[in-house]
Amino acid sequence: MKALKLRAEDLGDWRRTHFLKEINENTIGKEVRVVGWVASVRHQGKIIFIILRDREGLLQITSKEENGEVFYKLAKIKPFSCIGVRGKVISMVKAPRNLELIPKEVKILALAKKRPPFPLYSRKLPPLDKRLDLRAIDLRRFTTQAIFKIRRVALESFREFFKERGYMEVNTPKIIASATEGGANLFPLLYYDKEAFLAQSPQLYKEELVMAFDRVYEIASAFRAEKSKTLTHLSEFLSVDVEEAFVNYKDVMKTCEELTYNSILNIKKECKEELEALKVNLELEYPYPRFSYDEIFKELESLGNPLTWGEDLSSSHLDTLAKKHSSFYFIYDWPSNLKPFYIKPKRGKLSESFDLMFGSLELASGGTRVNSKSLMIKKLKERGLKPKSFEYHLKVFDYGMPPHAGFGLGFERYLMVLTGVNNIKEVTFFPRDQFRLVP
Ligand code: AMO
Repeated sequence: MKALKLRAEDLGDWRRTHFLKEINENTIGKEVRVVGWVASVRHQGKIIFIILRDREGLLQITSKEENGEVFYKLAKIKPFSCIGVRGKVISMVKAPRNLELIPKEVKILALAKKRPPFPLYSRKLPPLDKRLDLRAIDLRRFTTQAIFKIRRVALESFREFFKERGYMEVNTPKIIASATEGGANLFPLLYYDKEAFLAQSPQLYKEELVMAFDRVYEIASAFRAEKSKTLTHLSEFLSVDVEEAFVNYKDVMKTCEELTYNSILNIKKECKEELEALKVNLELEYPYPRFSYDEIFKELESLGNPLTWGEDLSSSHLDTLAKKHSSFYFIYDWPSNLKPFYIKPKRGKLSESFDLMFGSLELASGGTRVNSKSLMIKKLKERGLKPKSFEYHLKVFDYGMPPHAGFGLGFERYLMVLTGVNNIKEVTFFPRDQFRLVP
């Protein structure tokens, strides 16, 4: 028996009865089947203690030498191997969670060859790049599990919100013919024999779709060739896009506020443990304060960091603002020249536009859209863009393009706020940036 050689076994019809989290006082005395990864193996004389982990829980498995094959299998198993265990749950004061499983059968599902090159369950975080190189394993860490549970609840509550308000979920092409958000950060690609690009946003498509569906949203990847190395930019990010007919920017600002606030209420309800583990406090002022660009302009002057009117806020301006506005707030009525061609101009040099901010971080931007064909052509020309390149879009204006407005929210940036992390890659399963294309 001692010469037993471990081999991975076929799963066959072996199925778990419980996740480890579901093993509790109610399962004491019952026979259960669980699966998971061996987190630690400890021998104490003729007893062996294994800590098994699955997605959300852990459980001690205790076996004595007299248990025969089961004991020898467990004695040989290496941490990170994947096993299934059938056994009886008993109460044990000394064990983690005061419970343990006495195994009757052990199924080896995958043998681990080695340990990851970083500790997984310690409080100290190894360098991010090292973790990202083996992300599938790093994602098992308790804090990353907390981050991604919050992500799940945020996404679910977004979808619930849209459903309740009658928005249609749409999908738009990610291989496109022309830039919408400025030409500098496009990823070109060869589309058969033509040049094409990865979509920077679903902008013009979501606008067209309100002609058929009135209220639409899309949650999908957007691509930007961001050359600068920052803690808040990805080359591929998840964009939450909303577009609605017969409303203006003030209405969609409210929608943006309600969408985010509603998801925060849900997260506070459903992710108490996770927020505590991440030390995040989501108490905030509601409605979010709103400031026009002109008010921000005056405020920056009074704070001793003046802005030239018509210029974008630099990182130094944003840091100054963050000292006074550390939570959510809107900046609206931006100068037209700072916003894309599809944003509707307002009196003077302003536009019907807004950004949702959190401290110094821009989370979302949106506005009322140009819905007149002649104005759109004028604005394209002003930006040095060729109306011919947008012919496919301009032609729909001939069939009654309604007044409409919308916004795009950078989902990972929003998650940074909800989880309190300072690097956008921490909230991304497999982040892409200038230096990372794998895994
Ligand atoms: P904008 O270009 O401001 O607007 O993008 C909207 C939001 O997307 C997020 N974002 C990013 N997140 C991570 N990495 C990036 N490289 C990145 N670039 C942008 C930001 C930003 O606020 N079509 C318009 C939206 C609209 O008007 O509906 C647009 O794309 O959080």
